[in-house]
Amino acid sequence: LQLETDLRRAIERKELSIVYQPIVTLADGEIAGFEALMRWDHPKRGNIPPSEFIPIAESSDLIEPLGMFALERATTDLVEWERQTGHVPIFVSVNLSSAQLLSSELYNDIRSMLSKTQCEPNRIKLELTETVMMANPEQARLVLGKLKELGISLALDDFGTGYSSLVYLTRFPFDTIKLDRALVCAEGDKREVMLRSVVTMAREMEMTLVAEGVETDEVAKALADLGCQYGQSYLLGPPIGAESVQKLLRERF
Ligand code: G
Ligand code: G
Ligand code: MN
Ligand code: NA
Repeated sequence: LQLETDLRRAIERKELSIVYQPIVTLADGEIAGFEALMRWDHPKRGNIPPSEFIPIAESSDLIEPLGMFALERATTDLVEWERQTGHVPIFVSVNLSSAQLLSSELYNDIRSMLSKTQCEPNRIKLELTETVMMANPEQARLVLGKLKELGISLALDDFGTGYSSLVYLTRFPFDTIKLDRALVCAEGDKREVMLRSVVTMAREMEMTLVAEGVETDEVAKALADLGCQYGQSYLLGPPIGAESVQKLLRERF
């Protein structure tokens, strides 16, 4: 409960920040976009990982302000990078919690944020897990449909773990699949045929595929050879601050 109290004050005290992990084209290592990941620098306890504070936010009323903070910060940073680097067409991908998706405010909040920041909707990707859709599939479908119509990109996160992921691809307007690292790094001789099948499925459904946790050069090469377009991992690029992103983009483009 102390942590919840602390988290409540964390936004105004500027203890929360966003770091950005590159999502790269496997074939040539070029940066396609970034996933926004929240960080909490607690004044007494130091860095508290999202796996600890996101659940606290979700079980209180804090997830909506926290979620909007991440979305606004990431969008503002993206617009700034684009301006500074001569409009390199990259995207930012932001994680969405179920309480956010079920909030009646989300759609309008996102719309006004886009107009305030002058950001093109197709530069924003929202990452959702099946748990997020499971909470209220009807409401989820409605809101995701409206966001998609607005031009926002939608990614199914942690694909290949949990259950019924395939059904989510048919029921919700996703354009991107994020392949969970458990699958990407799976041991055994069935891994390749499985990855090949997912690559084929994504291609035939005309969906973007991002492989997570590509931890070795061999895996990166194998995925690229199979036709998986994008990867995201510590090997390909760790999460970095907004200024470092800007520097990186200046060097690259
Ligand atoms: O780097 P990592 O430990 O940052 O992130 C762990 C998990 O925390 C991610 O898989 C993601 O699901 C969650 N997470 C990180 N940032 C956010 C955020 O801004 N909003 C939500 N809802 N989840 C986040
Ligand atoms: O939203 P999601 O759960 O997919 O968030 C990605 C998580 O994976 C973040 O916590 C991020 O820090 C972590 N991550 C990113 N790259 C790697 C990697 O190469 N290996 C592992 N084990 N984790 C990674
Ligand atoms: Mn994610
Ligand atoms: Na994931």
